[in-house]
Amino acid sequence: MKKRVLAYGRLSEDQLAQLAREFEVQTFSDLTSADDPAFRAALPGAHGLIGSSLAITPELLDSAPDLEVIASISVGVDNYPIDELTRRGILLCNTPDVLTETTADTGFALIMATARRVVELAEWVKRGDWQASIGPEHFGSDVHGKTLGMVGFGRIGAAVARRGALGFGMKVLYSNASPKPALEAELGAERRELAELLAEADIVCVTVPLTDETEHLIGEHEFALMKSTAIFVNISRGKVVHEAALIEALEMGRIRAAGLDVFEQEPLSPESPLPHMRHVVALPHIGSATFETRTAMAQRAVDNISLALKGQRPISLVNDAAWRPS
Ligand code: 8YV
Repeated sequence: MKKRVLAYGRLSEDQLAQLAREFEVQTFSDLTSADDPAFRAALPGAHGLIGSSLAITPELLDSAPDLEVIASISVGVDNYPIDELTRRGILLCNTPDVLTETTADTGFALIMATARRVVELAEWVKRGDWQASIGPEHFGSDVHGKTLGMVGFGRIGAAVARRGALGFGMKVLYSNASPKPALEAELGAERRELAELLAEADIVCVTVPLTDETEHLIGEHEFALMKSTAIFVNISRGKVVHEAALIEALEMGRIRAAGLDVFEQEPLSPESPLPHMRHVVALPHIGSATFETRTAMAQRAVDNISLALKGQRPISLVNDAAWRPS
């Protein structure tokens, strides 16, 4: 009897075929809610879930008594009750590493686009407003040689900092739960308390995971510490930033500009002023969204779930405490 897998992420035909060779696979394309009736009806016999972005709750897990593994097509796992999964012995896997460089590219693209007002001025040209040589009212801020403050210095944060230090001659400061001596040696990065970093940095880039401790980590007090010329970039999760405080900081000129790939509510509410604010670059969570990387993420998730359902340790296991070698 083949084990059953519910696949609600974007998998290629080859990846679905790989799974179908070993498991009974039921696909749910374009699933937007874990409350979808067909998805709910399939849970009782499921041994594995593969996908992303669904809110997995203890109540949902109660409907899946045979569940052994969830293979998330993501590096972020803030939408999973990790302790509850571990208590139930359900493995949670994710897809780190394969998306690091692409997501860091997105982060640095946002830094450049926001500092140099690329989107705003490209729209200005498109509207036919370029009728004379530009002037100071069109000037942006330099990136090269400036001080880059990394809030969070994990894989993605380090990759963004590498681009800044090695590619743009930037001084790198970082705030992180633990020191990163190897990166200090490699990039000349200096560790700072968050408040010090925010006061010193010309460009602040947020890459921390969303946890109970980092929710609203950047709020009114933190924006008030930043330079009035600061460029603020968030590629972590929207809820790491108190969005109302960000909007007020931009409106009050407490910071110069913001580049945002993530938001407290996604898709962004039509009522949000952010995409209409002149010094805001708003992107629809494209961090890892390239053909190459999303294929690699899906493949990692397929490999993770295949290994787990065969009693082998997955490549990227989030909750080690749930692992019980067979
Ligand atoms: C994905 C991400 O957009 O990996 C993550 O945590 O935020 C992005 O790579 C998202 O998880 C949907 O796959």
